[in-house]
Amino acid sequence: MLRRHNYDLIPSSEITSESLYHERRAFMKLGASAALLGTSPLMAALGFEKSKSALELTSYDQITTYNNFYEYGTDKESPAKLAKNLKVRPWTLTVGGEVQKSLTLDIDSLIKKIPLEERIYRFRCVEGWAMVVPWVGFSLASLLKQAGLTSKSKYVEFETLFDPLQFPQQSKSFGNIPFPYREGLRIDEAMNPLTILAVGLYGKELLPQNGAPIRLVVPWKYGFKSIKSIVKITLSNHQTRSTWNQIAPNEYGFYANVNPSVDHPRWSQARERVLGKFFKQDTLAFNGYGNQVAHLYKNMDLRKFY
Ligand SMILES: Nc1nc2c(c(=O)[nH]1)N[C@H]1C(S)=C(S)[C@@H](COP(=O)(O)O)O[C@H]1N2
Ligand SMILES: [Mo]
Repeated sequence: MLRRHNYDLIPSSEITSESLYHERRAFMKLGASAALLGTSPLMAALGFEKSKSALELTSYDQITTYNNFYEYGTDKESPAKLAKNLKVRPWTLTVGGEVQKSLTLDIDSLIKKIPLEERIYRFRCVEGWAMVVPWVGFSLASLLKQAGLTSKSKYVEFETLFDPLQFPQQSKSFGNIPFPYREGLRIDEAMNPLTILAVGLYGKELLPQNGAPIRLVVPWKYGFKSIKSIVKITLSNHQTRSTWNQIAPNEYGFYANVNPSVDHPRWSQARERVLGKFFKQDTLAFNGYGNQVAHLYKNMDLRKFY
């Protein structure tokens, strides 16, 4: 079962740009991969349903060849080249810590059981580039509810697979990135309906460079919060670790909400370049999702909690 939702707040004027049309046709032809996303005939569900989003999708090619995945290197091209053989099956995801019932989940059983939906989201990297991605996934809240929250479930920590044989940079002892990559959210951020775990994009199973088989997507935060290839989710009663915050706390905050009025110490965050576009555009507060999430921070100084 796949439901289509547009969480795009920009007033929508239906667009059917030529490239959007061709992209939709292109992934319609890839019907075989739908089977990989569980029992639902993904492609049929999406059909030629016109997108009501005012957002123009970034091309599949751009999304899958321009990546940040430091386990493979720091440049944008390495992930697509080196990630091809990442072993994404079998894949086990655990949910534990401060929950009522710990879960050990096989990725395929999970995908079969949980209803998938498409979410078209803006995505903004802290480096100043941006894109629009039609993710396929489910709300993180729906998974956390299965484990059951307690009064001690105050933060959520996510961890990427640690496997130096597969992730070459994890064995570089002189690297300055402490692997495994970890990210965290406050529980209300984690339970917000915008927060999803993605297993696909453009109706196809995620490619390894985009964080297969399962990655977080938090559209109102800088991209580094959206951790890839997750094996472990741990609920905690205290603020959890965040890799970039650990590396450079003065540059990368725990919250990392997209905020055009708080510059990175080394560059402005006021504008962004959308992949495939020539001109820059203004960056929006909370990446344009303020209506859904600004209330989470109403008593916080966002210059201090950046
Ligand atoms: N495990 C892991 N997750 C990660 C990263 C990483 O290096 N390792 N990079 C982050 C950053 S900085 C960004 S911008 C996004 C990029 O996602 P994409 O390559 O799918 O566009 O992934 C995030 N998740
Ligand atoms: Mo990023």
